[in-house]
Amino acid sequence: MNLNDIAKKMCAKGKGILAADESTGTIAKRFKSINVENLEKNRLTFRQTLFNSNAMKNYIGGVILFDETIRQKTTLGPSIPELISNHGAIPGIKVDTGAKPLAGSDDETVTEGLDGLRERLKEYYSLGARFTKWRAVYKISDKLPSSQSIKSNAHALARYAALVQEAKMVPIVEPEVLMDGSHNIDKCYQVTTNVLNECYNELKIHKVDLEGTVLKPNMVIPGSDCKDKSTPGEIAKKTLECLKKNVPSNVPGIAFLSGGQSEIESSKNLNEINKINDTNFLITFSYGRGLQASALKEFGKNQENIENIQKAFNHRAKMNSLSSKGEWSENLEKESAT
Ligand code: 5MM
Repeated sequence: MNLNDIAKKMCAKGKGILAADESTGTIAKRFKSINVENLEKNRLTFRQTLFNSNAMKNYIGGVILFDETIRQKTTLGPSIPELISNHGAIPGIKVDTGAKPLAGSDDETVTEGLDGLRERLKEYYSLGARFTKWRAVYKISDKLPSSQSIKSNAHALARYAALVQEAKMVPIVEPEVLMDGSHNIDKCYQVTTNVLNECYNELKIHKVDLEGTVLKPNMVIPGSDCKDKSTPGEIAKKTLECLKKNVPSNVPGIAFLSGGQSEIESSKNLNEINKINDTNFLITFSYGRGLQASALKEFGKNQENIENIQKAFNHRAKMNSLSSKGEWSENLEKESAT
């Protein structure tokens, strides 16, 4: 498959991406919230339970893994990447090494991981990965994000994407403008515009073939402490307008992060966006928390109750699949849950 085919398969209508690439520190936080010890065995059990569920065949086009996970063998027989491929989804890998303090800036980060990346990519390809992910993080405040953060993160994202295409994999480009703060939706629109512009400027300089990429952006949404709440209709309108103005039309797929929205909110907003999507972009989900929160709760109740964990995951994946087609509704949410 060429890179454009892979990108289109990851975001095919009715399918989306499962972001299961929590690093050991992040999954520790998730497990702490359900009183589960952060052991390799428990991380494997939770993840293989998700990757072996029925939802994988119908609703998941790709799974983003963490370095530890792509090397694991399941207790069911196949390796983790084989289990994912056997279910018809594409295995992918997070290749950044995290957001680190940006020298010269107060309280901002630049994402690292370029050193030795060419060699790491060869190994990930041999382990079965066909796409990758790199996440840049931007904070909003009165003065942030700085142009230093916008420029340095875009530069790193573009160098990453060029190396990934050289290694014959599809780069997911993830510039995440955080929801934290009291800013309103217009501020989020303006910052997301600046961030996307700089990213596509650098991707062009680095000769990245946009047809072989997937964008993973935030939705245009008010800060979590903002008093002026927006309706899903407003969020959808501003998000789509921002994408239409700032994302080149030859990008095949746009897969949103959930960014701290609840499961239902992230399904509802994605659904509203797809209801008014008049572009050629395949618009879908690449959720971590938005897909896993309920399944994680079930895992916390009883790690051995595979049926309940998978039931929760199947339901969420199905709801987001409907949203990726603009066919989700409150009624279907209730009916399918019971
Ligand atoms: C799954 O979480 C990923 C972050 O992991 P680390 O913080 O451990 O590196 C994250 O990049 C994720 O892929 C995206 O933010 C989407 O996840 P959400 O939960 O925002 O949908």
